[in-house]
Amino acid sequence: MTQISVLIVGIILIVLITWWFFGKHQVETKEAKMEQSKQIIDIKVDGGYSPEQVIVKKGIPTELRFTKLDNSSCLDHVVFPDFGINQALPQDQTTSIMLNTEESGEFEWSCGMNMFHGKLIVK
Ligand SMILES: [Cu+2]
Repeated sequence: MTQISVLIVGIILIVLITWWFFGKHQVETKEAKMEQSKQIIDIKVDGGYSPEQVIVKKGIPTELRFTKLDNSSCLDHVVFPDFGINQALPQDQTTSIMLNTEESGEFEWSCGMNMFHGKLIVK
């Protein structure tokens, strides 16, 4: 009886571990909304980025509005290496970053220490 219990617990653990490593984890993704001649995305900065993946259209000026609610210094800069941007994000304020998205592709952004990440997808 004990052996069967151990076996069952073992199988459950294996299933859980497999799911954790190979299961499809959802990434919060949002598409830009159009406003006049530009596209805008609001991103909340609180223990990471929400959404952490944004999709914009190629060739339309893009405005990313970061609102920093997290009071750790970790997230007080946002860096877009591909665009040469390193922008300070003042606490409890919304900071706009304008991007020229003429090229399609995937562009990562991160906090100043490269700990939290997000991704901009231009198509
Ligand atoms: Cu950081």
